[in-house]
Order: sequence, then structure tokens, then C-alpha cells
Amino acid sequence: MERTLVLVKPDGVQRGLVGAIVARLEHRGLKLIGLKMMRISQDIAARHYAEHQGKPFYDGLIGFITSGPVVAMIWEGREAVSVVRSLMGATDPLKAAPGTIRGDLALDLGMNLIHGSDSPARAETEIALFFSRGELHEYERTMDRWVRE
Ligand code: D4T
Repeated sequence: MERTLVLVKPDGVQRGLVGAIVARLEHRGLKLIGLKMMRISQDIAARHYAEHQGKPFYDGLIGFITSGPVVAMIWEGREAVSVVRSLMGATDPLKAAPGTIRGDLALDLGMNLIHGSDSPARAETEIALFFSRGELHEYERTMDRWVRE
């Protein structure tokens, strides 16, 4: 089973889209094992977006992600990383396919509603950055017994 970090970014919280985004992930069959509302610190933002340091959009990106509370979540499931990425749609909402979260609910490249880890290795790093072990919950759903590994 794979795990991935999802953030509903400040625009999603402020637009009242947390429930809609959570519903899409739940309805797909992913399992929610961690969730909290938090304000991302400058330090966590800089570590999370280290790969973008020096790019023209970096300062705006850090300013935006720290501008208001986010909802951070850990989702679990088969190939959860790529499943979430496909549900999110392309980074630029203008290029995101209809039916995806960004393709249906967003227009702006910076304010693109949602973050999802882009590889299993990144997911492990990001989960450790945002959550402590005690904040992850283990439980069984009856249907989990029928999910193929
Ligand atoms: P995140 O990391 O937020 O889930 O987005 P993606 O994984 O889909 O895309 P990314 O890492 O390439 O970009 C991170 C973040 O920066 C914003 N951005 C990106 C921007 O404001 N201008 C740009 O030109 C690019 C490429 C959007 C997402």
C-alpha cells in the first residue's frame, strides 16, 4: 500500500472546497489516515518547495502557501501517489482535463487548489515533514480485505 501527502492549499480552504476535494479522494476509494488544519511556516514551506528555489515564481509560491491555513492529509491506497496526481489534473488548471479537481474547480497556475506528492520517495519525505507518527491512524475497512496488493 502506498501513501501520499495531499494539501488543500489556502485558496481551497478560503473557497470552501475542502469537502469537495476530500469527497473526490474518498469516492475514488483512497483511505484517509491523517488530517489536520495548519498554517505552514516559512521553514516548512522552504523545505517543501526546495526544488523551486531560485525560480521566478518561488517567492510568490512561498508567499501564497504561507498566506493562510491549509488542510494537510495523508491518503493510502494502491498506487496512491499516481492516483492522486491523476485526480488533481495538470499543474496549470488551464491545461487540466475536465473531470479533474483542477480542471473542474481552478483557473490560476499559482492558486491551483491542491498539492499531491509526485513520487513515492517524495511522498515519504513530505509525510515526515508534515506529520509525526502519532498523527497517522491505522484502521481496517471491511473492503480492504478484498483489495488486491
Ligand atoms: P504542487 O507541488 O503544488 O503540488 O504542484 P505540482 O507538483 O503540480 O507542480 P510544481 O511542483 O511544478 O509547482 C509547484 C507549485 O508552483 C506553482 N507554479 C508552478 C507557479 O506558480 N508558476 C509556475 O510557473 C509553475 C511551474 C504551482 C504549483
